[in-house]
Amino acid sequence: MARAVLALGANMGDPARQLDLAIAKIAAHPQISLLKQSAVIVTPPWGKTDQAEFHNAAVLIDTSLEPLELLDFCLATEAEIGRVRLERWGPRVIDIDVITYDEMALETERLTLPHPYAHEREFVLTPVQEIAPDVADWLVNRAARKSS
Ligand code: PH2
Ligand code: MG
Ligand code: MG
Repeated sequence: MARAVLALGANMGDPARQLDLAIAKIAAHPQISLLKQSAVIVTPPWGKTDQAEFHNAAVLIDTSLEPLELLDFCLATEAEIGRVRLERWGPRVIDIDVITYDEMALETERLTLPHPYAHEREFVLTPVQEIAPDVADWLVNRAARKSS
């Protein structure tokens, strides 16, 4: 069993509803236990700034899925909720990112762990700090160690 953090974001359609739906689908997976769910925060767009503000949240889970299985589940759930991939960092109906998977470090074509930008994104760190302060600290300290 692994403990993982997923970050969710949306800024098209009905963002609050899509986050609720995504979290319900995560909780319903037979190989996932939803441990904690953060408050939803409204955040300015990061990266590509000429788009609507986002709703963001994070969840803490236990799972028996392997990292790439968890990624595939996140992508399938995005597709079910109606995500169409257009441009990098552009508007989206739902985004579900694997932020951490235990303290695993992984760099593959499909998945980098921990998430490469998590430590510099307030819209990820704030909800993670709320539900798993140890994970937020680990992300920030690890990035600081790597850059020094
Ligand atoms: N997601 C992005 C790019 N920019 N900005 C905010 N505020 N929230 C997001 O979830 C977000 C973003 C790419 O995944
Ligand atoms: Mg994503
Ligand atoms: Mg993302």
